[in-house]
Amino acid sequence: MKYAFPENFWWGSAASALQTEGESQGNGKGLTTWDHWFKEQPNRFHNGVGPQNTSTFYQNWKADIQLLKQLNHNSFRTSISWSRLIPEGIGEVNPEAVAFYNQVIDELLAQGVTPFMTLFHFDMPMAMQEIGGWENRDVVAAYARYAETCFELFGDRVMHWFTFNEPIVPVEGGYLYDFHYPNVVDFRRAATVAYHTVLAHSQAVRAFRAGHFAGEIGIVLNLTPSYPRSQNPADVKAAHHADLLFNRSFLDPVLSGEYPADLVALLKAYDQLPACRPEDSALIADGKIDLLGVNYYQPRRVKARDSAVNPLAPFMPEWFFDSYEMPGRKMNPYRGWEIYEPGIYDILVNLRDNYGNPRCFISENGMGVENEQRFIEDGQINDQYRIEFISEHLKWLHKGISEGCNCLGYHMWTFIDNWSWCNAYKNRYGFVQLDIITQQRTIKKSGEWFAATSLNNSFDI
Ligand code: BGP
Repeated sequence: MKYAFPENFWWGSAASALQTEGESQGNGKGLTTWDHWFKEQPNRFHNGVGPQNTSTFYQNWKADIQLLKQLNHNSFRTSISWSRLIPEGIGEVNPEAVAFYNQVIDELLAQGVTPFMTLFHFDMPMAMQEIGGWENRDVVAAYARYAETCFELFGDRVMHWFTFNEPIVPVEGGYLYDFHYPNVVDFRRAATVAYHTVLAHSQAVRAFRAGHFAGEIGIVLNLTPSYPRSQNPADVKAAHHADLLFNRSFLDPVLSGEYPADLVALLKAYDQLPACRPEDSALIADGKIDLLGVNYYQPRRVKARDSAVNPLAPFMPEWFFDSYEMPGRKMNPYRGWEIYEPGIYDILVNLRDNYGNPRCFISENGMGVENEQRFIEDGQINDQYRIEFISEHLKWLHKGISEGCNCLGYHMWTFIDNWSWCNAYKNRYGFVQLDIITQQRTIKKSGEWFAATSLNNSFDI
């Protein structure tokens, strides 16, 4: 059967500054929380490999963009590093960074690859973290100024901006579950960080609109559809709570301009509401986006809690649900994430039916696999599992589009095997294999498959 996609469909992949640039400590760049944390606790990183040793895009940008071209990408998302552009987070702009991002953007355009730019992909400048990070409203203002600087410097050529990548992840990682710096476990502080991130997003959108920059502005959210174990009301309620806390806490403000009333009521009931100012509602209303990026990796399966909450235990999202390991579910054993392709369709239908069918695209989807060298045949990784992963997701995406969902493209995570936060190079996601010693790049079978799909704007199966 042939699956054809609408005209001008965006085919490409995504990456981020910190995960690809390398050179995290030179060329005028300021440090991020990742550089700092790595220095403090290198053992938290797989094989002790830190952000200084990512895939050398800072030097090899030109050759890497050639590879994008070979993969027939018509678009590519990466991020600007705040601490490379403004080393102290606020104040002076680093001219070497301006020159670097100018070259990258110009070369992408010259090769016919539309640049999509994210302003914040988990890489908080250390100077900003030292004054409290997202807990401090001064950092919200500093971020808005940084965003405006990017629009002024690059807004004549970048037409698709994203304020944040997966803003819930630094909240979960840094303030709830200890997988990002500053390794705090405290719901109230997490709620403040999430709230200030929404304010920062809205400030940036305001600045974008006030400056009448060309193009559009959006955000990239990782949406994890929440499925209850059963239709039993207690299980359904558990799924509703998980959805509220992990999806709708960002989705509703950016699409509807306000928080869901039941989320506010819930936080109020448990005395976890962050401090708000009277002017915040108008600001949040101004944060409505033009374009939503959806990162989809895995669903969340939940059930009602097996045991009553201990009211003396610290308040956590898990007060409302237990996770549920559905028997027979398909897993990616390396990353420990469930693979559930219809989830991509469910997300699109939810956006269509409950949020007015916003302009959106799949901004990340991917499969991290360990030791892919074992699949080398004639010098090339034959990653049939990845081709199957992508095509199965694309089939569901195609169904969504044929039923009227406003999905404009599909970007894979990721272009080249890159450095993954604490997992470093453990799981490989790329269309292009990276030898981390020689830095040699070799296109995998999935890269060839994707290049053909993009060229034909369709695939057969
Ligand atoms: C997303 C991030 C990416 C990327 C990807 C894969 O959440 O936006 O930066 O890393 O997940 O996950 P991981 O690297 O943790 O395996």
